[in-house]
Amino acid sequence: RPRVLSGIQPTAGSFHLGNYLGAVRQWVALQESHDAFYMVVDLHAITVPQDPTALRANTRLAAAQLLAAGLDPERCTLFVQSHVPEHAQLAWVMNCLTGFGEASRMTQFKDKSAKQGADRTSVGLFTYPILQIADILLYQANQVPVGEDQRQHIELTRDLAERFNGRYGDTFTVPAPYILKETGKVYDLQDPAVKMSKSASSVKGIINLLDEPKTSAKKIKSAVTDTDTVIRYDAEAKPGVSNLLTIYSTLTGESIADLEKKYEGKMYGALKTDLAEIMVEFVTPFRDRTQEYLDDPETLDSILAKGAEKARAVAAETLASAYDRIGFLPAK
Ligand code: AQP
Repeated sequence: RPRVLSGIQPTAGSFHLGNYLGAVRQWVALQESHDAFYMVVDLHAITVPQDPTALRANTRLAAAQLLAAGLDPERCTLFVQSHVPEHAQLAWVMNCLTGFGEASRMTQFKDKSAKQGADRTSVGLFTYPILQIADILLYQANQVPVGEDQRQHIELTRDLAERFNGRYGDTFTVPAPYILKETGKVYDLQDPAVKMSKSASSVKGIINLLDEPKTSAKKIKSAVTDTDTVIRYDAEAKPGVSNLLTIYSTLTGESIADLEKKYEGKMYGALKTDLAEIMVEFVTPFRDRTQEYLDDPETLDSILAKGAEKARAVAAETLASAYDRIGFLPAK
């Protein structure tokens, strides 16, 4: 079975609809056909300041949401990044192989650091993509299911895998991004020119899956569309309506073409009312299941402990072979 690896930050509390449709939904599907490793990336989270109590709670909350979304610990390996020390260890190696110039070209860092200002930006945020390289290469992942915003980081991962292999001999699988055209980028409901984002979206622009269902319904109903009245998919000319159609189609399995037919001659209000209802039906059981996992932290922690054990076995083997190739003296 080909292998997949991906991660999600525990920082936000609730996952948003972009996280779910862009990434987590694919994780659930891929556990059926792939040897799947998924993690809550707490080491990535501390690239910006975190309150310790909140970080710990949010790490469990992220794991609970992943299980609620459909990850099955019998079918995939679910773990917490900091439970596997090899991530930080291989990241150092990758830091030393990455050019300062090429790391400086990462657009996500440029955007975030420009917003925060240089003095409030940690070196960790700068090297975030390099930790991500280690995350992926440790598991010899063939594919990395992520949203479009991660494409550049996966390209860098491929470059570094090839660089290491070229210099030291074949060690790492060169991974490919797994990004769905339809949902690789879910857009902000109030500003459909930009992605739905935890840090940049307005409250009304983002659907947090753990919010009150009626809050999410309201946000769908007040989503920005356009002055035209036709319900048609056209990402360029009608980004707001197209975003709603994508969300609708993904949550129900109805094709965009069928939806265009279904809403022919109807007003935007009809589409929004129906989608609001679909959203309520989706988030209500998701919230309930998340709460069930949170109510039983012992079971949750034991799932994560087992996951870490399985992950470590793979990660330790890869790190040992990388260390050996580099020429580190074995600790006997
Ligand atoms: N709008 C989106 N559309 C599709 N996929 C998305 N992802 C994030 N936003 C969208 C994907 O979700 C996965 C987890 O991302 P993360 O760990 O970076 O989570 P986050 O920090 O909560 O996501 P944000 O909102 O993207 O954070 P900020 O605002 O800090 O940049 C990834 O696979 C990501 O591609």
